[in-house]
Formats: sequence, C-alpha cells, structure tokens
Amino acid sequence: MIIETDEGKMITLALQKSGRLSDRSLTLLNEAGIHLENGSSNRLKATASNFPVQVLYLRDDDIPECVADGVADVGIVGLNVVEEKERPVTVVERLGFARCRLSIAVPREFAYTSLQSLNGLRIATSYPRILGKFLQEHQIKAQIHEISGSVEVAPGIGMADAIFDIVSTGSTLISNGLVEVETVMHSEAVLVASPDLSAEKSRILESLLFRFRAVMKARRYRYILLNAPNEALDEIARILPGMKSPTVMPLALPGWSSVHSVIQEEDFWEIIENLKAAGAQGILVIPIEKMIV
Ligand code: PRT
Ligand code: ZN
Repeated sequence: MIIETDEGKMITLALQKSGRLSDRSLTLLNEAGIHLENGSSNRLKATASNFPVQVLYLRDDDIPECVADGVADVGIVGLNVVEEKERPVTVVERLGFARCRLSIAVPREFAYTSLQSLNGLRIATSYPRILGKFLQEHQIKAQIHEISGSVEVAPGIGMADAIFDIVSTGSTLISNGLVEVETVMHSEAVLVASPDLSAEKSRILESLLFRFRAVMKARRYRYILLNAPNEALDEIARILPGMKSPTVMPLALPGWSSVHSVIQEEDFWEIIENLKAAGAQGILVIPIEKMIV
C-alpha cells in the first residue's frame, strides 16, 4: 500500500472498516472535532480537513500488525485482538466502548467443578494464544482447536468439549446450551500506537489523546442546576462536590439561590434524591459536550 502524504506531519489512524468498533470509533473522532472529508465514499482511506490525521479502514485483525510495522501510526482495536496478535504495540488509552469478556464455556450438562475439570478437554476458540497462556499459567493440559468463526456451535456438532470465546450479554451461550465457567480477560476498545513514533507524530498523538480524554470524561459527567433556599446551601454543597465546589448565585427571589455543579453519571439517582430531601427545587441535568480539568 502506498501512502502519499506529507508523512511526518500527520498521523495515520487505523480503524475497523465495518463491524462492532466502526461506529463508535467514528463517533469518538467526530466528537473530538475531527471531520473526515471522504469518510463514507472512499472506504479505504479518509483524511481529516481540520486535524493532521488520515484514517485507514482495515479488518480489526490486521490493525495490530499495521501499527507494529508502521503502515499506521495508531489504531483503535479491541484489547482482545491486541493480546492475541502479540505485536509490539503500546496500549495508549482504554476507550470505554465495545466492552466484552473472553470466557471459557461448557455444555450445560457438563459437571464442571474447577479449572481442573478442563484437563484433557478439546477447547474450540479463535483466540488460541490467550487461551494457551491461561491454560499454561494454571497448569491445565487441554487441546486447543483453533477455528475462525461460530465457535459457539463447536460442542453441539461434536467438534469440541468446551469453547473459549467473546461474551457480551451471554445470550449466544444460552441459546447454544452453554454455561460460562471461567472469565479469562475483560476487553474494550483501546487506542494503540507504534512504540517508535517520531517527535512530530508523538505531539499529534498527544493532541488527539487530549481530545479523546475530554470527550470520554464529559460522557461520564452531567451538569446540574437547581434552586435552593439559602439555609439549605451548606447541606447541598456537601452533597454536590463538583469539580472544585459548586457555583452559588443569588436568585431575584430573596432568600433563594441557584446552584450549579457537575456530577458523575453513576451517582446521579442517589444525588438527586439527596438533593430533593435537602430542599432543592427546579433541578435541571444537562449533558456535557467536552470536559477539560
Ligand atoms: O470483519 P472484522 O474482522 O473487522 O471484524 P470481526 O467480525 O472480527 O469483529 P467484530 O466487529 O464482531 O468485533 C470487533 C470487536 O468488538 C471484538 O474484537 C471485541 O473486542 C468487541 N466485541 C464486543 C465483540 C462483542 N462485544 C461481541 N458480543 N465481539 C464479538 N461479539 C460476538 C461474540 O463473538 C459472540 O459470538 O457476539 C457474540 C456474543 O455476544 P452475546 O451478547 O450473545 O454474549
Ligand atoms: Zn476480525
């Protein structure tokens, strides 16, 4: 592949062409203010109009290799694929989407008691290296059967006794009569980079990371506004830690103030209940687009 660009002055980012990572990867770029010019029409390569990056669309399995050998400088790919491919790339950031786990599952009727139950079994998987390491660490002697897809059907057709595969909701296992017995790793989309980027490319990567972090942080928080009687302000300030401390402004109505702060999404319901109990009224909760602290 020939890449005709002003090489040193931009970075090449490898994204999955089409699959579970594609939409969320493009959304992240978009929310980071990076607009791809020929994003959907030319599905091999796209360049950004307002940031020094070009995007290569690849199969996810090829991304670690491409980043390792310098065809791309950075990439977004599942941590499971990074670990399986064992290419020399650096995981720069966890991106918080495409979360899943890699687990061992056995047929429902199998009498599983402990890892020792796996001794002597045939285990089908598309992740032979990750499984191999796990079995070795636990001194389990099992046969690994590498297959490239539909791993979950292997026990049903007599090809294997157990499987090692990606699990998300668990419904694929259930519908194939399988039970998850060991979780080997947790995965999510990660940003990987070549370990030897030039100084110029490292600077661009830093700037890309700064934007990604601001977007990811903002997704975890909400902006909150409320009105409260002045005598409730101390209690409300204790409930609302905010980034530093809440902003308090007087309302036109004597004895009342408006309070502004930032809360974590995961604490949302608990905080709202406590605020109401403390006397807060007219509570507004607003998404935050970017957050830089
Ligand atoms: O074509 P290309 O090679 O690029 O893509 P692919 O088909 O190899 O990968 P793709 O798009 O299916 O997945 C890309 C990445 O998404 C994976 O490497 C994981 O990091 C992540 N991911 C997150 C998942 C899932 N969730 C997931 N549920 N990848 C696959 N699955 C499959 C799994 O294989 C199993 O068949 O979904 C099924 C299980 O799902 P549940 O919800 O029934 O448990
Ligand atoms: Zn793949």
